[in-house]
Amino acid sequence: MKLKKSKRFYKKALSLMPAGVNSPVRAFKAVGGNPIFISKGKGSKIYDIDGNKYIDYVLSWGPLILGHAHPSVVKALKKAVERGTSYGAPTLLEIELSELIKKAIPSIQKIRMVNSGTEATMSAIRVARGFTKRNKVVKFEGCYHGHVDGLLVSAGSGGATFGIPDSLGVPQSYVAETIVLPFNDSETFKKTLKEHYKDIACVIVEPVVGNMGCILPKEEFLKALREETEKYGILLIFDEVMTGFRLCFGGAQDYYGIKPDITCLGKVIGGGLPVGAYGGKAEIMSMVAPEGGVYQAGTLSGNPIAMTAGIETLRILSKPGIYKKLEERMVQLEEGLKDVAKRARAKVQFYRAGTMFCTYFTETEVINAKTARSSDTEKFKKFFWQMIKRGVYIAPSQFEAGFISLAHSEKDIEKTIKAAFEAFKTL
Ligand code: KE4
Repeated sequence: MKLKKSKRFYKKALSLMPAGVNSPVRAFKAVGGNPIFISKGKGSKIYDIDGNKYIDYVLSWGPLILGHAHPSVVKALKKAVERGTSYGAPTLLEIELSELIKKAIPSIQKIRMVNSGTEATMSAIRVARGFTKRNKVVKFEGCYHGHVDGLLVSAGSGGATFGIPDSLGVPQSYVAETIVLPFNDSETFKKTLKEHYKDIACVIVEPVVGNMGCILPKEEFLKALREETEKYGILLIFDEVMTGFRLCFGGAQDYYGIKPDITCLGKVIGGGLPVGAYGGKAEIMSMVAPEGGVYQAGTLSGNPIAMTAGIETLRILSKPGIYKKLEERMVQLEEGLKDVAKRARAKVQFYRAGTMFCTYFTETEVINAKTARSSDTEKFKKFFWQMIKRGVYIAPSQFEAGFISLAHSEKDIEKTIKAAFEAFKTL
């Protein structure tokens, strides 16, 4: 496995960009070594600048559920760019993508397109505050909702204390309105709402936590979120940037049967191009400028190229049998990994929801951020590089989710399972 060119160009990248990357996780800090520069993606594979080929389970952190460079997406994009890349004016494409999303996620009566998941969650919170005239926001430890100032916060000590900034540059005053609670802890949640409901505008949650690996919600937890917020007139925001169209066509709210007031989307709806969106009940979304007084704007929001990639992706996903095929591949991977981990006596926990998953290097049941952190990150690091050596590219961090695509073949999965067996045995 030669990585000479990646090493060389990383040195150059370091002289140009912070840590040589445009998003922190890409710098491989959690696994050490140099990041691998990718030159091409096709189907389930990515190719690095040294000519190595990998089966890709990162898929650009979720968006590429059809696989890289899907022929119909490429064809539609080629046609679209001939018509220009952005007009800064309404287009029929925004209507088309909005209708596709609305049909898949009926809780979204009205939607606003933006350019990233961060913009979607930031705007959703502003709308919730404008709609309820309250200021506090409840989030959960381990959930990541993009780099919104008020959400770059970790739990203070004790139960329901207000957050402390977990990034430099975020003033304490910016997180003073943010309450951070443990995920899957219905009792603490109920107690906190009972105490603070008069000041709480919204509760924002990743219904499946994909930013601490893959943490599944307890049945009663999502139910408690919905019932308690309903009781106090607090808006429930499902951050489905990752789970949207990933767990099933209707996202986590369909998968678990819990209807939020506002949904944030991203990743898959852009088909690999920059798209985010937030939407919900018409009366809530009527708060958004220029219809209402909650300001939000964006030069490239809804641009025709990104809309085209999203439309083509959702059009294919909406066909019958697509999610059944994804599920078959996912079950093959899950069963295979569990089997070889047992045979290699690797102490791991495997969790998945739809086609997002995580292998934790711990024997503890993972139900929240605290238990996820019981993972042996040194073991994960070794596993990561053993898999790279065998041509399998997984997320360079124990606390990220893995994904599969429609392009992952039975053969890809068999190869992955074999690689995992050998990698587990080296630990
Ligand atoms: P973006 O602003 O990165 O498009 O979306 C932020 C975001 C919001 N909500 C959820 C649930 C998310 O998972 C994300 C972004 N996810 C990370 C993966 N852990 C993106 C990868 C990265 O930061 O480079």
